[in-house]
Amino acid sequence: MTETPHLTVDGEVAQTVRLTAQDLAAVDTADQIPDVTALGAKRPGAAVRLDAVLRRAEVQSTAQYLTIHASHDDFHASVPLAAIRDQAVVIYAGPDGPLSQAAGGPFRIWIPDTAACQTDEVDECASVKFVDRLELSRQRGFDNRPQDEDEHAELHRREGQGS
Ligand SMILES: Nc1nc2c(c(=O)[nH]1)N[C@H]1C(S)=C(S)[C@@H](COP(=O)(O)O)O[C@H]1N2
Ligand SMILES: [Mo]
Repeated sequence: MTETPHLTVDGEVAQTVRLTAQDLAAVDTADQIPDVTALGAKRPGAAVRLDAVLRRAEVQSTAQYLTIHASHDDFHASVPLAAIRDQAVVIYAGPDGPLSQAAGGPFRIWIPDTAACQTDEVDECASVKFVDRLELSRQRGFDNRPQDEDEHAELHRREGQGS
């Protein structure tokens, strides 16, 4: 049997937490977004506010950056925490069950109203799919988002083929 997927929150936190989709579904309704299409997402899905997830880990005031890790395809984005804390959500379920890999599951960070890829620190590329770890740090962490249009086009080409 495969292990239940979980999302780890660690680094500059009072306590490292490992959350399952079930844990996220149990978060207070005030922090739930029943359907992210209401925020402008392309695909339907249920989410919780990133801030609610970070509160579970008791993020320290020293944390300045959030690095969003997807070990599945080795994709990582590190963004200023203040720039996404109140905006981003964690999608944890699809319309009929766990969030599929095709939709970026089991967990996906999604940031409404982002700039186009490569135009800002918080861009569309920072809506990381297949997320397994949220790392809080004082300094900027690892980030391998595409650096130019060629790299970006290559990334989308690989995605189109299905990795
Ligand atoms: N793990 C992971 N997340 C990722 C990417 C990726 O290649 N791997 N691509 C990014 C880019 S460049 C874009 S434009 C969006 C695409 O999201 P979509 O598949 O929902 O359109 O996902 C972002 N998140
Ligand atoms: Mo992109």
